[in-house]
Amino acid sequence: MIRKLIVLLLTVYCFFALPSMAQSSKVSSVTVEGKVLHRLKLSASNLLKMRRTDVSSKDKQGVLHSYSGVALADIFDSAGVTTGPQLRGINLSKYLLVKCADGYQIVFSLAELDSAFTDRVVILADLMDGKPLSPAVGPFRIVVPGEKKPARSSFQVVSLVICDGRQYEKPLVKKPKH
Ligand SMILES: Nc1nc2c(c(=O)[nH]1)N[C@H]1C(S)=C(S)[C@@H](COP(=O)(O)O)O[C@H]1N2
Ligand SMILES: [Mo]
Repeated sequence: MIRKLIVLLLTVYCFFALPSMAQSSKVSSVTVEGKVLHRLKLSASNLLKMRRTDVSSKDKQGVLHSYSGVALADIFDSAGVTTGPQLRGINLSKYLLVKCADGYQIVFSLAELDSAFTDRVVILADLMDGKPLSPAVGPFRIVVPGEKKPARSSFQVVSLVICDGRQYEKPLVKKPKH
């Protein structure tokens, strides 16, 4: 009787607990791809070796937290993304698509993330208040300081894709003839 109970409990555990544990540890790196010169696969240890940046941001309840990680601008420099003086003309139609493990996706235009345009620094965080992010949020989270809602501060980031928003190569309106 007791043996049967133990077998039953183990079966229930395997069905419910193990798949959810696997889900929480699924993400182990962030890929940087698309319009980049060098495709990157950043692991937790890669991020720890890069230049670290700290920012503060309020959560949905208005509580301020400190986050530590790597500035997207520094990740872009390593991957060879058009930044700084190169971010002009047609490159201003490029954008970053952030993809998360749960299918959540958000975008930033590259100009929103560039120090030639803004002093705001958006990071890929791996620590909150000095501790690793919880499995439901981490291991990697985008943190966008200074927005009214933290809706773009995406959890469980899986990939950063640089996209070309360009749809028209020629002017849409013809110049008048003189
Ligand atoms: N991957 C992922 N990230 C996400 C979301 C989500 O559904 N999936 N929700 C967003 C929204 S709408 C909010 S308000 C914030 C909540 O973050 P907080 O827990 O720090 O307040 O997470 C954002 N990040
Ligand atoms: Mo939200």
